[in-house]
Formats: sequence, structure tokens, C-alpha cells
Amino acid sequence: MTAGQKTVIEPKKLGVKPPGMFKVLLLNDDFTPMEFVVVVLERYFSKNREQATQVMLKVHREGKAVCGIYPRDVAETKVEQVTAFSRQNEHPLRCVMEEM
Ligand code: TYC
Repeated sequence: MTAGQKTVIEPKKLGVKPPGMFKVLLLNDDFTPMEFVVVVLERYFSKNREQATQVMLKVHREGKAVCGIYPRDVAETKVEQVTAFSRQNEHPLRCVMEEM
């Protein structure tokens, strides 16, 4: 260290951390029509038809897929909106969130 320089040890910042991010996923089931899932992905996850179809097929083949990544409050709202829309249309589609 150069003469005269001092080492400054900052106190640990308590309770200050960047907000966590959450994956929002759709889960497969045997009953929800493919077309309905595509509409959900267009309406709530801003996908175009081609992107929505790709994500829907991934869920259908692999059991689940990530639809988007959001801060907690946005992810919670997506889950609520998709679940409400699905139940209104009498489909069992499940939408969940996972902390990353
Ligand atoms: N497996 C459903 C069917 O064959 C389609 C489907 C895709 C359902 C994605 C849910 O999240 C889902 N009709």
C-alpha cells in the first residue's frame, strides 16, 4: 500500500439485498386444451403465437416450462391471473412460481 493510504473496512449492510427473482412456470395436465395454453402465454406472458406454441409444446412434452422471470410481486400477480382465467374457463391448468 502507498504511504498515507488507509484501509477502510465498511460495516456489513444488514437487510439490504437485491430483490429476488422468480420463475413463473406452467405445468402439464391431460385436460387443458393446447389452444387455451397458447392464449394464456400470449395474454399474460407477451409471447407471439410462435413463441407461445413452442413453450406450450415444451410443457406438454416435458411436464413444465418457464414462461417468464419476474420480481416477486409481478410473479404472484401472473400466477393469480392465470389461475383465475383458467378456473373461469373450467380448465385445471396450474401456474406456479419458484425462487431462483
Ligand atoms: N397436455 C395438454 C393436452 O394434451 C396440453 C397442455 C399443455 C396442458 C400445456 C397444460 O400447461 C399445459 N391437451
